[in-house]
Amino acid sequence: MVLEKLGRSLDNAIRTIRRLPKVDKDAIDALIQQIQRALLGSDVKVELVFEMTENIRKEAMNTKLQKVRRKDFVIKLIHDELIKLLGGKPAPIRIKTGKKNVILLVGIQGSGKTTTIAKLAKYYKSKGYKIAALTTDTWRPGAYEQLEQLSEQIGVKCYGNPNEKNAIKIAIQETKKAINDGNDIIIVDTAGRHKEEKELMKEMAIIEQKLKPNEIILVIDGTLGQQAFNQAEAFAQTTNLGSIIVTKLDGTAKGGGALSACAASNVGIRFIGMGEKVDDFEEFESSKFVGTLLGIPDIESLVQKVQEAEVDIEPEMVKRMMHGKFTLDDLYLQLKSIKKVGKFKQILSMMGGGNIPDALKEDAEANLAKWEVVLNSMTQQEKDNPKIIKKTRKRRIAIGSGTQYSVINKMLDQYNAMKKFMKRFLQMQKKGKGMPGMPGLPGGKGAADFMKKLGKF
Ligand SMILES: Nc1nc2c(ncn2[C@@H]2O[C@H](COP(=O)(O)OP(=O)(O)OP(=O)(O)O)[C@@H](O)[C@H]2O)c(=O)[nH]1
Ligand SMILES: [Mg+2]
Repeated sequence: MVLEKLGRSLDNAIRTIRRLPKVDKDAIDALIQQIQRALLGSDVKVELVFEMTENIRKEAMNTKLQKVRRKDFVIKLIHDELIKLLGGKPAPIRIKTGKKNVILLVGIQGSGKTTTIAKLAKYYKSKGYKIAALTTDTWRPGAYEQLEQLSEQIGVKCYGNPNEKNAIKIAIQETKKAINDGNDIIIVDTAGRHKEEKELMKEMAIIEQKLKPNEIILVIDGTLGQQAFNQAEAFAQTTNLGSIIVTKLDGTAKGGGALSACAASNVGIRFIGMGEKVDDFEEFESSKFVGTLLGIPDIESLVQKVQEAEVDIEPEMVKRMMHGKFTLDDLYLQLKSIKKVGKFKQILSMMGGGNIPDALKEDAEANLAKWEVVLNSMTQQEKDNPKIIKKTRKRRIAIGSGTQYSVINKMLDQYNAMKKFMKRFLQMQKKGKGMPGMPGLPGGKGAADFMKKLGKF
C-alpha cells in the first residue's frame, strides 16, 4: 500500500476515536496529537500540519451539532482537511480525436520519466487510444533503447533517433512521423541530465514551443518528501506545467511530504507511481486516496451522512417565523433556501418539534420552478396577503403564468397548511410545550435555547 505507515497511524487514530463512548475536548486533543505525529513522520511540512490540525481543533467542538454523532463529524473533518492538504484534482487533459495530441513529461534525472511514459501509454491505450511513445533524450546513455523496450512490453510504437544529437530536431521530426502514422496521443520523454541545469530548462522551453503540448507533466520523485516543493516551483517558473506525477511512493516514508508539497505548489497531482512495473500506477483522486489512508473505503457515504445532517439555518428565516409573519414570498424563499422538506423538518424539530402537515411533505424542489412562474404573475399585495386571491383572479394568474389552475391551488394549500402549522407551533412555544405527537423532542425551553444560539431575537 502507498504511504503504508501514514495510513496505519491515521487508521489507528480513527479507530481510537470510534471506540470512545464520548468525544470530548481531551479526546480531540489526543486525536490531534496522533495526527500531527503521523503527518510529521511522513515529512509533511510543520506549518501545513499545524494549520490543518488547528482547523480540526476549531471545528471539532462545533456547538451546532445536534443530530450528527460527533465521531462521524470529526472523522469527516479529518477527511476534509487531508483533502485540502493533498489538493484537488486537476482538470482532465482534453484529448481531441483526429488532432495532434501531445503530452510532454519533464523532470530531473532519475525521477522516473521514462518509466512513467510507459505507464501513461498503457493507461491511455486501455482507454482505446492509439499511442506513440517518443524520446528526445540525447543525454542518457541508452535512452532510446530503454523506451523502446518498455514500449514493446505494452505494445505501443516507439519513436526517436539514437543517431541524432539535437533534441529539438528529434522532437519535431519524430512527432511528425508519429502523427502521419495515425497515432492519437504522442507521449514525449525528455532528458533529465544535461550539460547544466540552465541548458536543460532551455531545451524544455524550446520543445514546448515547437510541440505545443496539450499538457506538460512534471515527474517528481516521491522519496524527496517536502523537498519536492522546490522542484515543482523551479519547473513551474520555466515551463507551463499542467500537472504532476509523483513516483516511487512505494516504500518511502516521506510520501505524505511529497504529495502535500506538490499540492502546495498549486500544480495538481494527476497520477502516482508506486513501483517499477507498468501497472504500478494510478490516477490520483484525493478523496479516494484519503479514504484508503484513513481505512474508510466507504468515505463517500460517511461524508453524505454528515452533510445531510448538517443544518445550515438562516437566522432571518427563523426570525420571521417566530414573529408569525409569513407570506407567499417567504414560503418560496424558505423552501428554496432549504431545498428539501426533509431539511425543513429537521429545523422544526430543533425548534421544538411538530407534526409536518401532509401537504408539506412533498418534495419542495419539484414545485419551486412552477411556483416561481406563478409568483411572477402575482401582485405584491397578493403575495403578502394571499387571502385576497379569489377564483377569477386565480384563473387569470393561471393564464398569465401559463400554468395549470391546480398548481396555484396546490401552492396556496401548502401556504395555508404551513401558516396554520406555524400558528399552532408558536402558540405551543408560548405555553412552553413541545409540539404534540413528537414525544422526546425538546419543548419550549429547548426551542428557546435554540433560538438563543441563533442570536439576537
Ligand atoms: N520503486 C519505484 N521505482 C521507480 C518508480 N518509477 C521509476 N522507478 C525507478 O527509478 C529509476 C529511474 O527511472 P527512469 O524512468 O529511468 O527515470 P528518468 O526520469 O527517465 O531518468 P533519466 O532518463 O536519467 O532522466 C528506475 O530504476 C525505475 O525503475 C516507482 O514508482 N517506484
Ligand atoms: Mg529517462
